[in-house]
Amino acid sequence: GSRTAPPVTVLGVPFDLGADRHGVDMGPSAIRYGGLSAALDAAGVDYADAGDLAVPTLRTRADEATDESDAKHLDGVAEMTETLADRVDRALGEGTVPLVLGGDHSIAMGTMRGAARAGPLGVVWFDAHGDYNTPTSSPSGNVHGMPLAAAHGYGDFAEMPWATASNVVEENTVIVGARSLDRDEQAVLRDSDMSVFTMSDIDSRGIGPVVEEALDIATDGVDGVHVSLDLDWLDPEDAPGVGTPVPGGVTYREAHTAMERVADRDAAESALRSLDVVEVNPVLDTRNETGEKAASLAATALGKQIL
Ligand code: HAR
Ligand code: MN
Ligand code: MN
Ligand code: MN
Repeated sequence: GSRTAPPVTVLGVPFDLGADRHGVDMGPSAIRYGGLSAALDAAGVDYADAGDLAVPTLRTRADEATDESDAKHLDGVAEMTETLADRVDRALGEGTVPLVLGGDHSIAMGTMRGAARAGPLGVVWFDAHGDYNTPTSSPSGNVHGMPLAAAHGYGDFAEMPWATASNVVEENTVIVGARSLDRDEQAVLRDSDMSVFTMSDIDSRGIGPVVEEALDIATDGVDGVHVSLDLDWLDPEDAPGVGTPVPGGVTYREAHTAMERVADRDAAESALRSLDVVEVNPVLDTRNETGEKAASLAATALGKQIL
């Protein structure tokens, strides 16, 4: 079959204040240099690159590099979240699907906040991590380990209206491929109504069935889904250019299958409201292979069915 997919707006967010490794701010460049436009062209995606958003970074805040608070650089995260949410909202208003290039995973707070303004939103979160810490539960204080808990308004985030996105529906939120959950983060997760599929689910059931069920849950009763792809979801052998690698991840091929299922579901149900691709750090990469894979995976998720 074929479809007329809405065009895509590419938004770069060179943001690193949610992580403590320099270099993830160069993720948007690495993904573009890794062949994003060629991959989108090859996948038949109609797109326009809107360039990078102006956001604060570690480089411009060297004086605060030793922030030791429960949630580091929260004012910078708030500024980025507001800027990105407005930009995502505008891209959706123009009838396009935003493809947001990170940056560390805290940028998803902005993407989800913007996307949820258009109505109740499901989320599929492909990640080695749960990103379900609150400032109190976090072992690191790095906000990239918190964006889902922020959107759902857990813990300290209940007091931060700028961080939450009440239209992000817990029951429609699914983490796929988690293999590194902090102890106190697990307690927050148990309070939540969202679903978690671990690597062990993928090992026993196969990537296709797990992603299909995740999409069933995420799309049930809502008319849009945000897909968030953290490159550390992949095994570090396949994607070394990430700040917090965790062994035992999915293969590049499994990641492609997952993105194909996203594209197929979108073709059938127009399900995809927004996509972000995050945590690519070219300073830690091997000849930009993680940037190249990120570009290819994004194009696959957004691509038209060719046959
Ligand atoms: N859970 C750990 C923490 O909160 C590590 C988080 C790593 N974050 C990301 N996002 N790369 O998935 O510090
Ligand atoms: Mn993440
Ligand atoms: Mn991660
Ligand atoms: Mn749509």
